[in-house]
Amino acid sequence: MLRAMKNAEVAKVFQAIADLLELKGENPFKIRAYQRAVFSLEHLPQEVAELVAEGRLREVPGVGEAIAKKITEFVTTGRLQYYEELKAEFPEGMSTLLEVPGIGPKTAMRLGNELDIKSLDELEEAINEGRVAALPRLGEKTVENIRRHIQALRRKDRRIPIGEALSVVDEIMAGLKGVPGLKNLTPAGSLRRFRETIGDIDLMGTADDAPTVIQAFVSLPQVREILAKGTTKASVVMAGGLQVDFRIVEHDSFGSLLQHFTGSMQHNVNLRERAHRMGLKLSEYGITDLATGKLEKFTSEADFYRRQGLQFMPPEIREGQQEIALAEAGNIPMLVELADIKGDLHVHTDWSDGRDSLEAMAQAAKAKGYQYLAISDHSAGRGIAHGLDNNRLRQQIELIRELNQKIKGIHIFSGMEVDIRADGSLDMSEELLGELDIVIAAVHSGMGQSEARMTERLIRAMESPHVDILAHPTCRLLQAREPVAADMEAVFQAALRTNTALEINAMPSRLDLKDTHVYRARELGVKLVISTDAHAGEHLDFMRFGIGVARRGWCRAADVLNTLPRAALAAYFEH
Ligand code: DGT
Ligand code: CA
Ligand code: CA
Repeated sequence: MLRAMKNAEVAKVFQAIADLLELKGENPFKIRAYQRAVFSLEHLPQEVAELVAEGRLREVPGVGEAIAKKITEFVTTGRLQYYEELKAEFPEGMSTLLEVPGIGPKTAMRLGNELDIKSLDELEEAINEGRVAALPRLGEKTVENIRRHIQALRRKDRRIPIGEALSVVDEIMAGLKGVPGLKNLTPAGSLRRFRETIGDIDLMGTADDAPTVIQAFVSLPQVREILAKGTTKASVVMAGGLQVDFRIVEHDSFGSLLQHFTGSMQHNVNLRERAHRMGLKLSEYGITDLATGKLEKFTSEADFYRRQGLQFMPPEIREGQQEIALAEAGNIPMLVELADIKGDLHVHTDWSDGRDSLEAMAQAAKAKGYQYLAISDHSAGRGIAHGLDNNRLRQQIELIRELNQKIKGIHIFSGMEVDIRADGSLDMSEELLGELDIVIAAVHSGMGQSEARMTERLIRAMESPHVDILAHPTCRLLQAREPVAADMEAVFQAALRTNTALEINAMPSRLDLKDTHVYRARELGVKLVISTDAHAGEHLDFMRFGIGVARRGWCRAADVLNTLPRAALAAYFEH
């Protein structure tokens, strides 16, 4: 199903149509009809996507047959032929300029004709050089306004990796600790659903005295700009450029509020459609019985779902796929949790490019309550810092034997993250690999290979009788390096056939495999491990990110090998 479109998105396109018609000098009645539709869309108490699905668009004031047809086309296909054709009648970039709030049709025309501006970049440059303010009838204030809107548009385009967003949230939560009367402070939105990137942070809470809490929030030292501030909500931009939407309600509505702002949008639309068929209307305030008009409030999200005959759904799976049907049947699985993890299987020490000693890493893992830890320093392969050759690996295996005698309460497995060469062969002798408890294989160079070669390379590595785990299978770096070209379906089939586990690398800059790959691999029955790839003791904390990805892939503990107790894990990897 197509992603549900927000009312504001639809309104924006119809506003652009009205603007272009005005530029064309069209009939004012026609233009006004579009403007009326925009106003209605912006003030709709309900999802436009829902109205389309229910065939009730014509009930909206100002929406006649022609516009209803266009809204339906846009909402159901994501595209509007009429708009595309209209845009094509104008110089390049005109519709982009019109999308900047504060730029109307006349201004857009002048910017295009007189300054030859075709893009946001060119507009920003012209503003900075004072060329826009120099145009007659365009004052400093208008220009400053346009500049701010450009920045806001840019912010919306930019998504922040969840690792960065979580640390901003942690700071805010710490900053609001102790504000009198503030309770239930909880992140909602994509952050709570653990998407790998975050558009903006949505933060919810309850309080008896909301204005005091809002004031404390906007006064946090990290707040750079206040976008909006009311008595129960505020939106701000933080020092790093991230937007935070904050909202306070009374305690007895918290369940429905949290549910509403956790989303996803598609989950909410599906949920509301279902509720509507049951004669119920959902909102952030609670559930209204359509027959009696009575509003029922919910302090807990679980009760809000229960009232609709639905089992609780963990936020990570609320993406509008199969979750509601499963919840209806009581079949939502128990997803893997941080507490299920018994050890980390991918960590580095100062023997290769890690910071801490082997013993320090073992102690850090023990402090986490783990039963085991696998040391997996790099092999000597080309380009990898201080990789271990045969000799040093032998020494390390010996040292681990000794440490296992000495340190109680945690078992250290000897392992290696062996480099997969360009042809799929491994950068370490068969004999030594055979001596290790756990062998992890990974690609670190030659990532530009064709899909066919890369797929073959990964499969050949998995076919080695020694390889237990394929680490960071797609080699992507979030927002920094594209995944390698590989036929992932073939990789998953090979993992099954060779009984190789695939890693969910929990390093926040990697998150590799990603959620959708995890979902598919698990569905096929591929075993997974969640590992941090720690290069220092504190990196063991990255496990929470890997858990988030695993949960978004619907993993239960049984799908993840490092939830096994030590003996069972050792038996699994025995060869
Ligand atoms: P993001 O911020 O782009 O990473 O993604 P979200 O999911 O956090 O989206 P956001 O911040 O726009 O809105 C937070 C949640 O609020 C969203 O998941 C569902 C709900 N929500 C926002 N706008 C609408 C809307 O127009 N209709 C409905 N039903 N829910 C909405
Ligand atoms: Ca958000
Ligand atoms: Ca938001």
